[in-house]
Amino acid sequence: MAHALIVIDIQNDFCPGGALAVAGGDEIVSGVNAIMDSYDAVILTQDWHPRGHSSFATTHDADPFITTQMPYGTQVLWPDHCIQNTNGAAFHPDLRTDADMIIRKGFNTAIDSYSAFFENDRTTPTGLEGYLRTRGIDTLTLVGLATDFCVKFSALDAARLGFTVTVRTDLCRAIDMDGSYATARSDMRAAAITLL
Ligand code: VGL
Ligand code: ZN
Repeated sequence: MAHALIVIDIQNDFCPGGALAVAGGDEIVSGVNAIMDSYDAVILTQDWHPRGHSSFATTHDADPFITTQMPYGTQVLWPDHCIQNTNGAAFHPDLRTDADMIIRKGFNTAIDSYSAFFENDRTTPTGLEGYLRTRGIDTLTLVGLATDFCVKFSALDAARLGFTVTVRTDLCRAIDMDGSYATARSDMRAAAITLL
């Protein structure tokens, strides 16, 4: 069966100088590029928010990095980031984009989407599962940004859907707020995800 590389959100706003910069986010680009040719398929994800998105602190006149309750559960409020068609939403300029597919997420104003598979209600699908299954892919390796948010939720959903999942943590970087990186590692291990 086939093995896909899922490259999560390597976008300017998650790299140093960006609106929601992840420390060392740019350091993984060359390593990610280097492994792309080793997989049967390469999928890039792109966080892709409209202005005034409900995950933005500014939308709620709140401070960033606090949590709030949404109809679908607890949501961290973020600085405005990855706004559609802005430079911040563009892929890091050195990232290879000769991928099989690019999937965008977070485009619904009312709901955030950390995972590449489901929005944050954990039930509204993005369509990625169907794409992978129709391509005969049963094994996934995940890399990208940020380990403790979009990579984690994508990996957990993939495992729940029955894919065999590895996260190359050396090719990920974390936001790490309030111990979220340690929690992400233990949550992924508990779901039988291999951390390399
Ligand atoms: C992400 C916070 C908000 C991520 C996306 O890519 O991990 N984190 N939007
Ligand atoms: Zn986002």
